[in-house]
Amino acid sequence: MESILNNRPALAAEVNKVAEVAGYLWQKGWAERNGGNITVNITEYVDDAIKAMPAISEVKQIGTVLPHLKGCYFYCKGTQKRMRDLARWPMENGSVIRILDDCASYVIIADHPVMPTSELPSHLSVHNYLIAKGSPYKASLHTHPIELVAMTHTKKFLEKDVATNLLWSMIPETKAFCPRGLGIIPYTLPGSVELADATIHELDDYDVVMWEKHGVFAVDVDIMSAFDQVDVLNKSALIYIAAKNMGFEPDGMSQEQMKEMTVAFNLPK
Ligand code: 2HA
Ligand code: ZN
Repeated sequence: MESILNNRPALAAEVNKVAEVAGYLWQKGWAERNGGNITVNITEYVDDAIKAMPAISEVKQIGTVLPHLKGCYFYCKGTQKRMRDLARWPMENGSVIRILDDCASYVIIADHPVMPTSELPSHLSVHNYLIAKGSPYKASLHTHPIELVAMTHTKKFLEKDVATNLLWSMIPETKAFCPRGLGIIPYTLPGSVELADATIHELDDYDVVMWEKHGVFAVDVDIMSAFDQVDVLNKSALIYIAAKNMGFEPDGMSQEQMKEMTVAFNLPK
């Protein structure tokens, strides 16, 4: 079958990473039904032949103007599509879109007219923000990690950096591989402009942001790295819960041990 991925190994590798991560999300129980979203900026892999590809959808409005996305291309999970299906058939459960020159609308160009995620405006707003600040980050991930979400069902973990410090102290890797910690956004209606704006605000300080009682939003250079940041945080949550299940409050690494880590790994905070 004709696919935009044919004879484009670098682009195919990016989409295959999305498929691999989608499989992990399903296996971990973080992606029930159509839960979660993935959007990847693939503009760097776009050649003249892709630029010449005709639209296979009508022109669709984003609902907002995103000036830094002019001429950008994204791979997006399809709306109502399942991560477990995307894992096996990424181009049947997602599509490639082109942002048009008005920076306010897009068309689908490949492989099939699969409508992008309902959260497209918020994902694209995040990508617009990342480009504006010169970030190398190309991938955004929304998922429902069970134990991290469970932690947001109590007030104490919603205070700034309380969850971050607890999670960092459970195992040294977590601070090393999620060095900016976990931002927290109080419960806000899914898909709302308020939630998108709050997410962008928190991404100034964090790569992973928690939406209270819902899920996380993570960004990184590629989708595998965005997944890894969520995975190390959730691993810490599992260690915390395992200790609690053994009947005690875990001590956590000491402040001295945390400081030593920060210096040894040259971490930002
Ligand atoms: O798109 O998880 O919160 C499915 C979701 C939205
Ligand atoms: Zn969700």
